[in-house]
Formats: sequence, C-alpha cells, structure tokens
Amino acid sequence: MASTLEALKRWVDDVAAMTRPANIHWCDGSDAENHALIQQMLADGTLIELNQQTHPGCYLHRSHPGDVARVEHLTFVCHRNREDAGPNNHWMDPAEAHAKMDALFNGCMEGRTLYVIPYCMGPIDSPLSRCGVEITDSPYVVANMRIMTRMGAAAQARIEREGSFVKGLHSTGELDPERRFIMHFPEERMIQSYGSGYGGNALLGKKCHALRIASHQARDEGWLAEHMLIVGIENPQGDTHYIAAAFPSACGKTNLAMLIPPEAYHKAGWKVWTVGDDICWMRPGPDGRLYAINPEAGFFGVAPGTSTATNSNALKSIARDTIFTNVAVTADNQPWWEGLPGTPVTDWQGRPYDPANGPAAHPNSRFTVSAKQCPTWSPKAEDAQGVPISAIVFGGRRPSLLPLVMEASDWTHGVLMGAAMGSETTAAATGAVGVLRRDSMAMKPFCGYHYGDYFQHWLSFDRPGAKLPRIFHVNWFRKNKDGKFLWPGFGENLRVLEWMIARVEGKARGVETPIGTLPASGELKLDGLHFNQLTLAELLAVDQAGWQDELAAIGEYLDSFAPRMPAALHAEQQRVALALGTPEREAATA
Ligand code: OXD
Ligand code: MN
Repeated sequence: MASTLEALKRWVDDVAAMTRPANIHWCDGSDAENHALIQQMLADGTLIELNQQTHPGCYLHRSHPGDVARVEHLTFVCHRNREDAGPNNHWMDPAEAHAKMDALFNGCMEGRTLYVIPYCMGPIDSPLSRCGVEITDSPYVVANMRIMTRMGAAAQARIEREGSFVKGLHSTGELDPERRFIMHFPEERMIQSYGSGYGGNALLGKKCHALRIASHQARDEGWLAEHMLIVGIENPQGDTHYIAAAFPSACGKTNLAMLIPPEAYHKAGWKVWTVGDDICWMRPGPDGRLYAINPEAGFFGVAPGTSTATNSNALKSIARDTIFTNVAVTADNQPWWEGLPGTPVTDWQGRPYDPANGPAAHPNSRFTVSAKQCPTWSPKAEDAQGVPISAIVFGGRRPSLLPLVMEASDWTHGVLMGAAMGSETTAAATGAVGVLRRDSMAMKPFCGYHYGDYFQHWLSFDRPGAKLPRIFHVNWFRKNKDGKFLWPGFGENLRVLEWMIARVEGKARGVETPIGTLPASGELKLDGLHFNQLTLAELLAVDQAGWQDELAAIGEYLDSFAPRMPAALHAEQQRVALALGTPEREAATA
C-alpha cells in the first residue's frame, strides 16, 4: 500500500499540474521560513510594517476592498445526496462543483508559488485533534495559518503516522466576486476555495475544516465540532469549571473567553482561564463526561470595539507579533480602530482618514495572534485529553422576552434551547427592528450537513453512563422600553457564570418555571453593582403570553427541517408549550 506521504505528494503533483505554479514550497513552520515570507511580503507590499517600537513584530495587511468577509451565498456544501445538506446549506452537485472549480483552478498559479501547509487542528499529541493539508498560492494565508494552527513538520509527521488528512485547495485567483466559491465536499473530506483571501474563506483550517467538514466527520465518529468558546472559571478554593458557550457572530465570544473578573471577584481570588474563543471539539471521555479541545492555536479576532474597557486581555495579547488586517493607522504608524483612544490618519484602504468615507477601520478588521500571547491563556489548553466541560451555554442578542439566564431541565430540553437560539436584528444593522434570525447552536453558517440530522446527533449523547454538562441559555442583551441595556455585561457576566457553577455543584436551588430553571431570589450575587431589584425582576420575568408565541414560532422553525426533525425534539417543544398552557398541535415530523 502506498504511504500517506506518497499519496500527499501525488495530490500535490496533481494540483501543480492543474494550477501550474512557478515554484512549490513545502512549509516546515520554522521561524526562518516565517521570517523569509514576511520579508518577501514587506517587499511586495502585501504587508506594511507598523511601529516596531510600540508594536514589535506587528504588520498590516490591506485586503482588496471587496474581499473583507465570509461569503455565505458563495459557500456550498456538496453532498452526493442533496437532502444531506439540508435547508440550512447552499448545495451544489459534487460533479458540477468539481467541474466549476477545476475550470477556475486551471493555470491559476502561473508565476506564483504553491505553498503546501500541513497543519494539525488541536494539540499535536491529542487523540481529539485532526489534521489537514492546505495548498495555497497566498503567503498571507501561510503566515496566518502558522499562527492559527499547529503548522509544519510536526503536523506532517502526524499525518504520515495517521494516514488521513483533510485536503484543502485555495487560490486567491483574481479576487473577483464573480469568480469566487467556497466549496466543501464532506464525503471526500475536501475543501476548495477560490477568489478570496479573507480569513474565513481562505484560512481553510478554521471555519471550512474545523466546523463544516469536522461537524460531518464528528457525526460519523461520535463527537461534536461546535462554534463555541471554552473558558475555565477558577473559584477562590482553586477548583476550575470549564464552560463551552455558543453565540452567533458579534455577541462577544472573544470577550467572554477572556473575561476580566469584577474587582470584588478578583480580590476574592476568582480567576478566568481562556481555552478558546471560537471553536470547540468535544467528545465523551471514559468517565462519561464531555472533554473539549480548542482546535485552533490563535485568535482571529474582530478589532473594532476591542479596548482596555471591553477586553484588556485581547489588547495585551496583540501588543506584539500580530498580523492586523484592514485596520486604520495613526500618525506614528500604530494600528487603530474605533474604540481605541487616539486618532487615525490613514483609513483601512490606505486613504487619508475622512469620516465622510465611514469608519477608519473596516468593521470586520481583524487581528491574528498566537493564543500563547493571551495573559489568561489556560495551561490546560495544551492538554491532550482536553478539559472536562461542566456547562454548555447558548445565547443570542434578544432585546426582549429571553431572561438573563435559565437552565434546561435536561439534555433534550437543552438541545431544544440550542436549536431555538437566535438573535434579533437592530435598526442600525438592517433597518428592520426586532427581526429574529434563528441560528441553531450558532452553527447556521457552519453546520456541514442537515440540521435535522445534527439535532439528532446532539440528542444521541444522552445515553446510559453519560455524565453530560448542564445546559443554560443566557441573554446579555435585554433592553428596557427606552432601548437601554438592562444588564451591564462584560466582566459582570461572571456573576451569571457563578450561579451556573453553583447549580452544577448543587449549591443553588433555583426556581423551576415552564421555560427552565431561573435563579431564585438572592442567588445571583449583585453586591457592588448598584442594581435595582426591579431591573432584576424584569431580567428574570417569564412573560407567559410572549413565551406561548415564542414556542409556536420555535415549532414552525423546527418543522422547516421535516422530515428529518427528530421526533424527540418536536415532543420536547410540545412539552414546553403545554407547560405554558398552549393547546397541543399536529406533529410535522416523520
Ligand atoms: C465568525 C468568525 O465569523 O469567527 O464567526 O470569524
Ligand atoms: Mn466565529
């Protein structure tokens, strides 16, 4: 049988025959290789040096102005059977997708270097980790993948040992949005991406591999690949509970992962440990608990809004050895974005800053930085066995109805909470206030197969011997009638996490309601917060009529995944609806 290395070389040869690069470079991940690439990118303008006194090792990349974000309408999941992709994905027949991509890749690397990037998602020696190889013609992608994954010789050695890897082929092409596709072939464990250099479209280890392909692989292999942060909360006695939390984009995952405890908590000895800010892979361990790793090695964080007040840990992390993309710069060449003190002189497109042109930094401008630079980086983040998860948290941006926190009555109820989660749009974002977008488990753009099958997979973890995490739902974004947030958020969210941990440890009674268990009076510690009891009552109220409507809407949403919607989830929706006093309705499941 041919060795994996031979199979890999054959694939590289086949890709080179199609794309016709001038050179081929196998990445070893070394400092020397990185240094040479950075010099080359500085010379050709791909990178711009930032102030090396204030920001040593930091560089700026300005993308094509039309290539600044993920492109969901151009992202396809190409299962052989259309139904397997589900209504939650764009689908294309694999043969058609391959033909389209082959035509685009044909000769696309002429005059360019083809880089072969072997990478490992997760600690290099962890049984939970999985490997891939990305072929790209972008040195910017190589430099980012080196930060975001364990990349190079060690990953290649694991691939050779293990005999399997996800194949990713990427070319920036002409950066023409008309010639841009992000294709996934879950059954072939393959990704093909053309026409974009943006992180989520081009750093194939992240969303494409670690979520879309991995979610499908995880279902086959009995684990979960989730869009979740992982954070460790250490109490003053020195016990640490690990919490995994899923929120849609722009709901503060990075801030929660790097939470700064309020002063009184800090003084009392509470500590917060960051394990991951975006992706969580978890699977049952021998003791029945779920163990999680962060498959990434770095943070690809949104820069605007990151400040000493909102996330001083992130700010400290990016003071050196960071790649900034599409931020503005100050007169003394420091990176700048909205939320930082100081003034920009050059905007993200390299123009003299003029407020008439919009924000100085692109709203989706990013920093790429090694997780090791985070002051709260958990020593357990490198643990091959992963960390045991005590609680799973779902949440969204819900200006009304959803309480600050509630706990599911059991795993099935928790899966229903995750399936039902979503965010309401604001006038600023869309012009239409209060439009609720459901985003089950925050995986709508990332689940590589039918949501109905995915919910069934989640439900399957509840089996004899399992010691599953408790499931909670939070809402940091409740507003009063004047449109003001009711809850201060940020570091104060630790108060809510403390209640969850008390529940996990059997130290908080809570109050059972039809929608879940809420904190009993006095259980949420609010000392030092100047918090009005009426506000707390509003944050924890259960509006029965509002919830009856919500359950009906959840029922309709779940029906959209029929006939693959698990009957158990439909039954759970009915159970909660009945508990709220709503009459029974017809099942739409098969
Ligand atoms: C996202 C991200 O879009 O993490 O969710 O970049
Ligand atoms: Mn994300």
